[in-house]
Amino acid sequence: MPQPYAGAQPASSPASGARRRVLAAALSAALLPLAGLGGCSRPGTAFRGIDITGADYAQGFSLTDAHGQRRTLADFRGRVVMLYFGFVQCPDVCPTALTRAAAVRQQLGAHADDLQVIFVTVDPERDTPALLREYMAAFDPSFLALTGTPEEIARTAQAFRVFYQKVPTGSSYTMDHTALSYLFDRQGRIRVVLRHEQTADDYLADVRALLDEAPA
Ligand SMILES: [Cu+2]
Repeated sequence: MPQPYAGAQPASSPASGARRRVLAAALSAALLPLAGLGGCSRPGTAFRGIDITGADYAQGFSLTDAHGQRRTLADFRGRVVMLYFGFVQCPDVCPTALTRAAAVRQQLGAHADDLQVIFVTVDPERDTPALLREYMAAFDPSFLALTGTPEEIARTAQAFRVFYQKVPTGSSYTMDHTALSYLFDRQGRIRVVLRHEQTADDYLADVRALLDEAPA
């Protein structure tokens, strides 16, 4: 059964409870139609995340990696892709998500290279390529960071139904953002959304399920 979208609240540091509730409500409304898609997947693959096989969003991206190379989802054909949106200065949620992703990859052992973790910055103004390279290396050198112009990032986030916005903090700002992880199968099809509250075991189980699927 698809799970309710209670976990889709944005992640940030200081935000008022009222505003958080508004955001959470808006996100739930936007994501609710997903629930109806749960039955469409091929039989046999049961996911711990939300099965969005056949969804008409989250189809891919065309962005620039932290080495200056243009990247699209097709570059990773043959591997499972875990895609996550965040920002380097995130105090808690992004580091937790990336630490979990690194643990999942480690658990795959000899199959670690069959999983590509991709981090899309929602703060392209501050997250320079150099900073993104350094940040990825701190978790797992194989992780790939993607950036783009503010317009490209906005378009990509919209295509994934990912929400983000700047939240002023005195002289600076932090970001609210959706903290979901998207899994693509080896054929580049969007398959699963995992909530931030789910465990590393849940993430690992769904990655393994996709890796174990017979080639289409
Ligand atoms: Cu974050």
